[in-house]
Amino acid sequence: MAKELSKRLFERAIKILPGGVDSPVRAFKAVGGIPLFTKKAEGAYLFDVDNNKYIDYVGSWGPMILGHNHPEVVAAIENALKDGTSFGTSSEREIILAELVLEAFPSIEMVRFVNSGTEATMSAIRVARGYTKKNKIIKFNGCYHGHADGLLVKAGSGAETFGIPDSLGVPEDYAKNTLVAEFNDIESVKSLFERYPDDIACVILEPVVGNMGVLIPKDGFLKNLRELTKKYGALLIFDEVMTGFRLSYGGAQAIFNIDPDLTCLGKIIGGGLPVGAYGGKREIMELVAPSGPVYQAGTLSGNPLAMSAGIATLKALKANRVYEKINTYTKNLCESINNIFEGKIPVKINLFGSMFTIFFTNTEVYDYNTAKTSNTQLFGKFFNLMLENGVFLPPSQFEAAFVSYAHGDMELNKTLEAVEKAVKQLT
Ligand code: KE4
Repeated sequence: MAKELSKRLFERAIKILPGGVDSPVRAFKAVGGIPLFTKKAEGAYLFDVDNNKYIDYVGSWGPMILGHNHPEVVAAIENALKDGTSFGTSSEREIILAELVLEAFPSIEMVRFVNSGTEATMSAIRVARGYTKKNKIIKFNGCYHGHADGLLVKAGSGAETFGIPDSLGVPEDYAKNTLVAEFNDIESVKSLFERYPDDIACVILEPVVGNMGVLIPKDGFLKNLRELTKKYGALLIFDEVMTGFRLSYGGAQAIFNIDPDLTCLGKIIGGGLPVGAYGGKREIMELVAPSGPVYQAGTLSGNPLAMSAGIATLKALKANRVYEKINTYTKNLCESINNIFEGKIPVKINLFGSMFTIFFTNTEVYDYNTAKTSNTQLFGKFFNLMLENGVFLPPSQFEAAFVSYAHGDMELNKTLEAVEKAVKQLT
């Protein structure tokens, strides 16, 4: 595939944008090669500046569940545009989207819109600390909740329970208040609560993980987490930025029947425009300024264009049998991919709803350490062969792939042809 224009754009970009990108994963560092410069996106496809066409399984990292440029979403944005782009005051669209979110998530009695998933999780943690008057938080090794300082923390070495900074620029003091447990290991959470029984404000997790690749909670894990947090007076925060309106219209909490204290949302609720949200029990959310003393603000929060895109997206999700179609497509795709790899290259495919990851390992993948057994070199080769064959997978072994409502039989067959070709080229 010709990549001349992408190459030239990348050479220009890298001079003035760190790594040539505005978000690290787009730089393809984990897989090598020239990053994509997209000219246009339509339905299940991306078109790069060299006019190459790709079946898109990244979907802007989750938001594009209806497919790119869905007519109802485009029309809603065009319509809102006529009224202006940003008012700096409240407007009705914030209320309409909030009502849709509360209707879909019974655990959310009050919600605040922000502009990204990072803002949502950062703010939810601040509210949890304000409400419980406790300082520490528990996150899980390998889970990603955006780039707020206290969340860029990795597990301390050995028996050390304190987190250590996972990025330059995060002070030790910030990391000290973040404790790190292992996903699917309730004992690792219990031991942290036993060690700090009175100072853990919340536990935050991706209920179905997307940021280690797809990891599925073992039976009882989420329920035990709910019971444990209640026992110690800590809040349970479900980071559903990725899973909210993705795994079902009520997110992961509807599927697993868990009632978290706070939920973070993003991606799909913006329909491709910048929106995040956090919400939960009224008595907790009323602490948020200006109704309470926990401060949080945002110039473009509740932006009318972004709200209109979110409203149109959720309405389209309600009006169509989207989940049935995208979940069936994902199941058929993964079963067929498994058959193609069988006996040739060991892979473990984790899928949940319309999210999936092909792990290049022969070990069941259920936590950070098992995810890390994957052969990332081989994944990188597979990624680039698939790209050459017109299929864009997430450019990292440790990311989730997404199927949209615009993916149909033609895309399924073409994807499987590309996998067959790539596996032949790898063996
Ligand atoms: P943003 O600040 O990127 O909108 O959201 C942060 C975030 C929070 N919580 C979860 C569960 C998330 O998946 C994310 C962001 N996800 C990544 C993809 N793994 C976004 C892609 C990127 O960083 O460019």
